[in-house]
Amino acid sequence: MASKLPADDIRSHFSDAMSEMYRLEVPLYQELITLVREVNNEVLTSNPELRKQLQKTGEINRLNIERHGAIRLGTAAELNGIRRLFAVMGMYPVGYYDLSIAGLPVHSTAFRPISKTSLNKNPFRIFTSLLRLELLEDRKLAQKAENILAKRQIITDRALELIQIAEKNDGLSKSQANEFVKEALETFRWHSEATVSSETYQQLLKAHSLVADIVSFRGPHINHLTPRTLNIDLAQKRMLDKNMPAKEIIEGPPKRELPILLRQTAFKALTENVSFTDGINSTHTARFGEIEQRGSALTPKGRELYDELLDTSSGEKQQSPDQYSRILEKTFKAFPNNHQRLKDEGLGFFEYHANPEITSAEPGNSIEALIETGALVYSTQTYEDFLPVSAAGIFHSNLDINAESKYANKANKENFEKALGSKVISEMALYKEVEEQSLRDALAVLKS
Ligand code: OOG
Ligand code: NI
Repeated sequence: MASKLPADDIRSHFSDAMSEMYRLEVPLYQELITLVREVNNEVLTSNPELRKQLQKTGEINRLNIERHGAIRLGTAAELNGIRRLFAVMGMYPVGYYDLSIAGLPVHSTAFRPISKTSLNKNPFRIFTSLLRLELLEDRKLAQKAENILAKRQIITDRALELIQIAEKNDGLSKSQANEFVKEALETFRWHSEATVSSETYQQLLKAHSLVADIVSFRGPHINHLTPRTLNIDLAQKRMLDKNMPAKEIIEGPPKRELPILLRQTAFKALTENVSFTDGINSTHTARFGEIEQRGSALTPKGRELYDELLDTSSGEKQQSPDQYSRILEKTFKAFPNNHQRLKDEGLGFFEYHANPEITSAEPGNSIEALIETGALVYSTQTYEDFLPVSAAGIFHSNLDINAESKYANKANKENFEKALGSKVISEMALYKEVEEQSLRDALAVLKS
């Protein structure tokens, strides 16, 4: 049998193909890519240390590829099918995000690579939300939406066949993989022809603009892609300078010496022409472009402190963007700003390496002693996941949402996993595993 193409390579082809499709569909996204590239080049020119470091890790070659995208699904069966589709590309459901707390009738996961090697090859992830019709007050409309969704098939017949082949043979050949990427792309394509009448669209919109976006089309169009920037504050400023419709504030933690978790901003969704089944032409707003900058992964304890500090500042969001960011910076002074404190206080996840130049390790040396002598070195782990409050901020700036939170505290991970057809992987467990394994490996080297 023909040799298999590694899942990591299929994911790379897929993210390239998605990027190309989206740049053609949303020309402003091409402008965003250009802007991010310029900013990244400037940062590298002014910071040769960083350039060297990125060259050493090989990241420099992947700097400008997309880091994530997002889709919204309508039914349990769709989520189940999408799980199988992403598995072909080595992307697995990590984390559960309850967005009902922010007044959004969805819950989500991120399909992403889980091993360090795979993340290094290509970290592309898809933030995937599932509609929760059970949260809608208007039960008649919920039933109508369910009937509409029951009629669509979001994965092509050929893609389904190829998923089955991949599951049976544990992978795809190169030519099968090429065909798979082409077929998979169809699922995420934009359709300017809605599958509903303009009247139904208006009803759905009234229930929630997210419901209209999910139910009115043939499939879960990709609603944004997100490249990585080396300086999100500068990129945000450039977006405003170029009169891009930028989000007012950067989501997540403030600018800090030691970056933590994830910071994101976006240009707001465009108003696009749509035709409805009754022949009426109107518009729909859903698709945008985003940028991200990632920092250290935090332990549950670190995450708790982050959530607490963010919550303290949340009342200030109505201040001007500059004021809000100053308040945020001040509040986050309470969060340790160096590696050692982060480690000693158990706030961050780390990765250990043996330093082969120092051979003074004695078999009985404690971990602290090995760190002290420089035989054992540690660095932070990058946060590879998402933040529900930030995600809600991104949703809100891109949908015309006027409703206050109506569905407070309605997490239902169990139902989500039932729809998915598997458990979601715990992101915390993944970081912990990397930390523990790297420590075991480093100690084995030092004590051999
Ligand atoms: C997803 C928004 C969440 C992020 O980066 O936090 C997200 C959506 O709008 O569908 O992508
Ligand atoms: Ni995003």
